[in-house]
Amino acid sequence: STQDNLKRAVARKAVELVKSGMIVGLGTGSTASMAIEELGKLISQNKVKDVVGVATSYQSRVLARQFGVKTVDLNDVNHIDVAFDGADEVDASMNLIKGGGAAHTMEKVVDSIAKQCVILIDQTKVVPELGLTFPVPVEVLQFALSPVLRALVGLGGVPEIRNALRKDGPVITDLGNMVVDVRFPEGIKNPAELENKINMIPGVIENGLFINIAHKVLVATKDGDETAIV
Ligand code: DER
Repeated sequence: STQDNLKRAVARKAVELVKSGMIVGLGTGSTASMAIEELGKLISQNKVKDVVGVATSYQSRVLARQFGVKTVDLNDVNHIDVAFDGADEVDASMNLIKGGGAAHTMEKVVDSIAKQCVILIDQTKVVPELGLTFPVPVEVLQFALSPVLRALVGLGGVPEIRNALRKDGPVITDLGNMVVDVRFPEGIKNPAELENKINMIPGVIENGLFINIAHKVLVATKDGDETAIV
């Protein structure tokens, strides 16, 4: 589809940033998956050497193996040179909502330490304010689900347990937790403050507000070229 072609265009552009010897954060989702595939092509064409990836989910680890990108454990490296990842919303300050794929906990660890965190999106993800089109995903310890739901309501949220599509009952993340999607009907005026307030709730593992993490955003526009919000 056209959208796939747009995603692939930004993925191809993004992996041009990878130099031999780099340690690459491998994000999760359909767009990040294309970056893994394009990186695999560069490796198979010997355009880059000695590149290793750090996966952010089962999905990205399996795809890396499939496309010939060697992966190492995050604890085997002391830095990430560049991380490629998708997003569900991006605002003008390059703050993000992520977690549509329920992988935001490991993604945020890798993206936050990357020297260059490069976000790949299509135009539909660009928003004037975070939270207008997408709820904030929150990974929650099952043990603490009820008190966390009450605390999220207390922050002005409207929380909904994420149910799976091809499994009865809730989504269970790669880390064995549940995901709650929280709408904020009043809007999110201060995303940095909200990110911290949500993460301070006992039983919350991580939320999908990514503040001051992205360094570059590559946006695939419908007429095929990419604009980078640097
Ligand atoms: O789950 C995630 O954070 C993904 O990056 C998601 O937000 C974007 O996935 P997409 O590239 O398939 O739209």
